[in-house]
Amino acid sequence: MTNDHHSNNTILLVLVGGLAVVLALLGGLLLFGDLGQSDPEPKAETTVASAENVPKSAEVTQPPATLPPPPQPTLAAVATATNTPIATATPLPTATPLPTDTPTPAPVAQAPVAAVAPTDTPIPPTPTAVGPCTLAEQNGMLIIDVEAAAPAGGWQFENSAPGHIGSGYYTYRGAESLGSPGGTALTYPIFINNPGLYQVRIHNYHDHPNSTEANDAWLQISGVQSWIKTWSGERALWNWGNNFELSPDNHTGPEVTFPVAGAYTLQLAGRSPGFSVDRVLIVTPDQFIAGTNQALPQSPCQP
Ligand SMILES: [Ca+2]
Ligand SMILES: [Ca+2]
Repeated sequence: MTNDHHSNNTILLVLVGGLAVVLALLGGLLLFGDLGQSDPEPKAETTVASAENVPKSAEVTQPPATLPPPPQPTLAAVATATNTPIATATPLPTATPLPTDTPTPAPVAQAPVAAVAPTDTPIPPTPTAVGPCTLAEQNGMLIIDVEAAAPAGGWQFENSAPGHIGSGYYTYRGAESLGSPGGTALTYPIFINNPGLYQVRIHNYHDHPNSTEANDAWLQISGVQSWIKTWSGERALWNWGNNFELSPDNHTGPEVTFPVAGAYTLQLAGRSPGFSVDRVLIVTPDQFIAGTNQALPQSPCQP
């Protein structure tokens, strides 16, 4: 065992010594090698190295400088961006009106169309049999197509003036009757569910060269308005611009007041030949514009 240690130590010493000699020689060789190639390349390497160092230092420097700011602005931006979308998203729900719009127009548009057809259809046989029912006012509106009553008293069914509602209208072809209702009156039973102030608007037409000629008729509503002249100053176009004559009772404008809910009778009689009536609209003032929609059907019969 002891001998082995000695021999091992000896071998180690020899190896270490040899290694030292080899390293010494190797160092010398390296020194000479460097000296021989140091002039041209080292400068380049140095330049490259410095250039690389610069970027490295720059990169090292930039990252930290860049990193700090990003977090803050990014968060702020995100927060802002997040808030903005939310605010923008809020208006979207405003789409709520859509449901409201859809239901309202849909029923109104569809109901009239469906109802207009049936109203127009019976018009042809009008002269024969259109038993007028009692037309009912609903929501401040009562619509009477003159054809609901058979033509009489000098009133004739015509359809040559474009722009009328339905298949035609009635034109007074009887004798002029300026002092009192001429001939038999067209009679319309009506029912007012909501008493109060109404306007009586007549969709009318007259094309006499003189706008004060062939431009009037007689109108009466039982219990509300005795016979009165109603006239229109607009010629050669269908219009709703009729008014009541100031005399004999200082009643101007197209207003009447129904004192109580119930049944009434509206009548039209001839005054000036050539005056055409197409539809009578009994409407509260706030419903007038809506009531002039020609797509609206005649009012339903009172149950
Ligand atoms: Ca008509
Ligand atoms: Ca006149």
